[in-house]
Amino acid sequence: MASGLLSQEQVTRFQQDGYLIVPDLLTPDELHTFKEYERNRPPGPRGLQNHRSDPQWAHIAKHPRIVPMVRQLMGGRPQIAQTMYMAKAPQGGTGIALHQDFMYIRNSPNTLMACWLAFSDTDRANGGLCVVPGSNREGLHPAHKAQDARQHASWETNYSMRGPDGREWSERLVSFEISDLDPARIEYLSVPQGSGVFFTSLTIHGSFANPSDDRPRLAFATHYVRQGTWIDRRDLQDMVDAE
Ligand SMILES: O=C(O)CCC(=O)C(=O)O
Repeated sequence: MASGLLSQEQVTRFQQDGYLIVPDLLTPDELHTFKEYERNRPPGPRGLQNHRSDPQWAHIAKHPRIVPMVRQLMGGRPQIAQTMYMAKAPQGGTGIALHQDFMYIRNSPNTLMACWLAFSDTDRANGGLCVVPGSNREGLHPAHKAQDARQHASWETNYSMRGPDGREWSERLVSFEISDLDPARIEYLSVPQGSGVFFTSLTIHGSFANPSDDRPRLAFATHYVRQGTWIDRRDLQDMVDAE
């Protein structure tokens, strides 16, 4: 079981590669309890703010082993911007096209980062998480709306925005897919259940469809910003302290 803080070597790897896998963040009990809880809830969209009202979700997002690592990586007090539980079904459940989170959550200063937790054993054969190492040091890439409906969810949504100066506007966001990506750069991660991946807001990441017969790919992601960060999207502006 991982305990305490990350080593200097791990922090440097996160900064260089844009992501860091940390084993055994959650106990088998925690995994079981959350999965059973979700399995017994009615199906349907969960929204992005469950951690505000649901103690099960809050427990994962505010996890006492994870939040100090987030604090260490972002250099300040983490606040929770959004949470997502992604239960990707076997036999074709679609993934999220490779993107940078900053495309969806513009924030300033840019302190956004994620902790993605595997709730089942995940790898290429069940649509596991993919990253592009080093992409966090390349700025924002051009992107288009995801094209391949067999692999990736496709959507467009209007969001209300409000800038730090009080200006308000509406903006249409789509299911972004990086345009200029060399497929050879994509790393297909194997992340066992209970382990996590920390990544930055500029790290290119996403996943493909789950081609397995019977292996669901279950993952929970929390997106954090450092206290004092402004997020343009109004639906995410009411942030919760993670600790
Ligand atoms: O798990 C995935 O398929 C992608 C997750 C993702 O985009 C995120 O956590 O920001």
